[in-house]
Amino acid sequence: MSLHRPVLLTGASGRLGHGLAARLAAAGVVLRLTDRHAFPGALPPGASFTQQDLGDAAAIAELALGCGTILHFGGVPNEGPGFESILDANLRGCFHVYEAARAAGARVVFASSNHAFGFHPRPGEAAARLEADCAYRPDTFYGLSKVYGEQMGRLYWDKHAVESVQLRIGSCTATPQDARALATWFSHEDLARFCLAAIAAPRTGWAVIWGASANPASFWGGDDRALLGWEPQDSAEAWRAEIEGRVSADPLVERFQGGAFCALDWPPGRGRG
Ligand code: 15L
Repeated sequence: MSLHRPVLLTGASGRLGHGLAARLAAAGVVLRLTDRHAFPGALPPGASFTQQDLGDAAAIAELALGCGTILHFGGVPNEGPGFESILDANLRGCFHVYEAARAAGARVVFASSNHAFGFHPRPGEAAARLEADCAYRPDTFYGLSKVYGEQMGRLYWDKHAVESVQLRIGSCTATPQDARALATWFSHEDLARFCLAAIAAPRTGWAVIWGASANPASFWGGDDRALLGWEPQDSAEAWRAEIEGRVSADPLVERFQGGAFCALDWPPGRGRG
């Protein structure tokens, strides 16, 4: 693939898309941005923006034509507001993105999530760090939609030779916010450097990357980063003193990797310890 063909970014007006667009444009990437919400603020240099819902397959296909990569960050980013919205944005939308990639001959970078694995216990004496080929253990319908997205990539690679990189994003915030983030934090700068590497990599096939900075307390182990020549450079450890005391009083939240997502809709009569 190449940094010289345009790159389509879905979800460009969202929490991650907005800052990512600015960083990629600053690195010289020619961006086509799209989102169903208006782009907040001025467009980055050289970028165009089309307000578009992922539900419109033909419009997404047209936006992707000529692009070398689709960075698919669009969709519902958490469990609310219900299964129907996840179905439309995350399942149907993902299908439209993959069909567009197939027609355009583009690679997909899929913004997957740690919540596809949220019911794995946190590593410790009884559990090891997760490897790339570990079992999916979604903690929500949102997490389950990310399993679907990753496996849609697998189907399109095996059947149509569409390359894709599944980025299993941890906690991508400006700074790490709580003790869990000592393991899961992913800096905005590491995310942008990852996207540049995923766009430029000569070949990825169907690849998997744990989307976290170089955190010594990480929940996650091996993945396909050598294919991209990418290594994260930041670490949550610098914030340890500030955040290590920020833990939940709920043992259920602290036991599993997905944290608070695991506790959503947990049956009231079921034990939490
Ligand atoms: C995610 O997938 C969510 O989009 C984000 O809001 C955070 O909850 C993050 O995971 C996390 O696990 O910290």
